[in-house]
Amino acid sequence: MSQIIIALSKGRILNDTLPLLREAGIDLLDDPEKSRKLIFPTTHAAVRIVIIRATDVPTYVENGAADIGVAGKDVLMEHGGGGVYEPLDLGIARCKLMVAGPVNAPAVQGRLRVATKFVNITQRYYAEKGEQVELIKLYGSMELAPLMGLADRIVDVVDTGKTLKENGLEPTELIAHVTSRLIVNKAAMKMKHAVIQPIIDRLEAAVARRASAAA
Ligand code: PRT
Ligand code: MG
Repeated sequence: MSQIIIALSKGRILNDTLPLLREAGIDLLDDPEKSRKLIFPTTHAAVRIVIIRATDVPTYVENGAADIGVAGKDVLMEHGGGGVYEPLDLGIARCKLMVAGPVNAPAVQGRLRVATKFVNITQRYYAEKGEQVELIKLYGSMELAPLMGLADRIVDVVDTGKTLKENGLEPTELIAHVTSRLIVNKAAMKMKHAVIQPIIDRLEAAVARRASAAA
């Protein structure tokens, strides 16, 4: 049987994906939160799980270093999703990509300064609106940028909105609804179909059971 690698990231995605994988017959043998290992064997003899940064997942899967991955739609939109198959919306790690600014911020004169780690998404969003903006690339804590006078707006993912609120910000525009997606390497989908397709099918069934339980 061909061996496959599934790429996940620690935190939200791991926590929300493991229960689905368990329903698909794949479970970790050690606790990744307690281990420094990056490659984990599973209860499925043909499957190993690697734990990497969320933003690296599409890169691993596109290049075939991993066969399957789970990544937020935000990360896929930023990376450019065309290099991988995206067969399944897992419906997990739900959030929204939004523009946010200081509460009741007045309209900005001149060019809007927008701070974000999602520079490609932001660039495309304002280009489609026909607005010229100044992009400021950050790697984290975007909420700080308007408070420090570094930017007028930010583009970030928002779940409860608590982080924005606690920093005197409010969402102003919705860019996209976000959930995490199963992604698959294009060559592996063909070459390792006998292992990969049943995993996709079982995950799909697990997602469907959740959806009907929630309805
Ligand atoms: O943390 P790291 O830099 O390694 O990478 P990452 O931030 O991309 O990874 P991670 O694990 O934090 O997020 C993985 C994926 O979870 C993202 O790509 C999103 O698709 C999804 N997701 C869902 C979220 C959130 N909800 C979310 N709330 N990602 C980040 N957040 C942040 C939000 O920006 C805010 O700073 O969590 C904070 C709390 O949000 P509020 O709105 O509930 O206050
Ligand atoms: Mg994070």
